[in-house]
Parts: sequence; C-alpha cells; structure tokens
Amino acid sequence: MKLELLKYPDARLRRKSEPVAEITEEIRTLARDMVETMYAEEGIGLAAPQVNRPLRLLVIDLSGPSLREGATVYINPELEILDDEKTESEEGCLSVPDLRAPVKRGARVRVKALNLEGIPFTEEADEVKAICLQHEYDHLEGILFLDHLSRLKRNLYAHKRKKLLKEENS
Ligand code: K1U
Ligand code: ZN
Repeated sequence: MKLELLKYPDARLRRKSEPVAEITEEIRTLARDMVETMYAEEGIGLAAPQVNRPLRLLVIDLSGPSLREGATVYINPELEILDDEKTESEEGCLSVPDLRAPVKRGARVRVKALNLEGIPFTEEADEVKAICLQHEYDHLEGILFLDHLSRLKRNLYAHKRKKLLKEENS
C-alpha cells in the first residue's frame, strides 16, 4: 500500500524518531509499504517519519524506481562518519517539494543496523550511498536537508512554499 508523505513545513517531520522495540508483522508491513511508496514517488530512499511513523526505520534502493534491483531495510541504524573528508552533491527530498540544492556531507560512513529478521549487519558506504544514508538518518533526527543550506536559501524556500500553499488553499 502506498503511504501518504508528510511535506514541509509539517511539524511532524521535526520529531525525533523512537527505536523499533520489536520487529513485528506491523513493522514488516510498514517496511514493505515504505518501499512501495519510495518507488511510487520515484525516490532512492525513504525514512519512516516521512510517512508519519516516528520510528527509526529507513529503506534505500539506489538503483531507483525504474530498475528496482532491491531495497535494503535498516532498522535502528547507527551512523558513523568515517573520516574528515567531505563531498558535495545535489540533493532532493520527497518531503521538500520543488527544491534541489548542493549539500556538503561526510564522504564515507559506516552504518550498523538490524534487518527485517532482526539480524545485525554493518555496511561501509561512499558516494551516493553515503549521501543517501546521511540524508535518511537525518530524517530520524528531525533534520531536513534544508537545514544544511544557508539561512538565505532556507528562508527563500520557506517563503515560496508558504505562498504556494496559501494559493492552493484559497
Ligand atoms: O528522503 C527522501 O526524501 C528521498 C530522497 C533521497 C535522496 C536523494 C538525493 C540525495 C540524497 C537523498 C530522494 O530519493 S529524492 C529523489 C531523487 O533525488 C532521485 C531519484 C531517482 C534517482 C536519483 C535521485
Ligand atoms: Zn528526504
């Protein structure tokens, strides 16, 4: 089932997510629905708070919505930035419509998480995967990629978005 996405400036995107206490059938269904939603919205990642579930759960499929080579599910991920090297790349966010902007992040990360069977796994990532993991992990902390932009860019976007929403609702 495709889930509804929360969109900026919804305050629920700012909550810090809680750990998944137990991997139940409900969590398995949520993960499946998140993957379906990620593909339907043409994303390469999705975090549970974006679909109004403030839980530490995220999904990633870097092959994108057309290939769908297989999504990885990360439950209760712990993220470590591996060194001081930074990389800058253009980001977008399914919860922040109509904005793409360059963001500087750690170039290499290590993630430790549980899979849907509750088995711990560790991955090291660079390039797009490292960026995507940091972007999705930020969602679990209530952080949006907007927060990494200059105050000017953030304010311009906030103004444009509020104007658009006002027009849509009038
Ligand atoms: O969290 C999200 O809103 C998903 C977001 C993830 C992301 C994209 C780019 C950089 C970092 C994190 C998206 O998937 S937005 C869509 C997108 O940028 C994209 C879609 C298909 C192929 C390549 C990029
Ligand atoms: Zn996002």
